[in-house]
Amino acid sequence: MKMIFAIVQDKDSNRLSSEFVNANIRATKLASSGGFLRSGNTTFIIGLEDERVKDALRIIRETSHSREQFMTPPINLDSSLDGGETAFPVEVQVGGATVFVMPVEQFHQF
Ligand code: 2BA
Repeated sequence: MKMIFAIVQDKDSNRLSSEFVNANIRATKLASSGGFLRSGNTTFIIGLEDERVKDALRIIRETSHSREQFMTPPINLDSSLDGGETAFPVEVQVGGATVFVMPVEQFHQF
């Protein structure tokens, strides 16, 4: 058995949930946020048999889209600004999906 952690953009999460239900793949959705952008994303926890991992990965790949996003770096208030410095937005490419696959030692449902 494996545990998949898939971090996807919020915009893709509802469709991904539906695709998992259609494929009879059980998943738990967590509201999460990225350490860099500090904006919301969605983390899916999926426990499933080894032979079904490739199906889950295919669904995640087909459903998660890469997008450009702008972020404004925080101004460092400790630095001695002479008044003319401003933080400019930088463009980052986010996603499609960041996925970790891990072995599961035990699985119980009580
Ligand atoms: P964030 O940390 O908010 O990162 C959003 C996007 O910003 C990243 O997209 C990447 O393109 C860029 N980025 C992240 N850290 C950066 C840095 N130090 N310098 C420059 N650009 C940076 P993705 O790589 O597609 O990641 C999307 C989200 O997946 C991340 O959101 C984070 O929540 C998660 N993630 C990515 N890699 C991870 C990892 N190794 N461990 C845990 N979570 C991860």
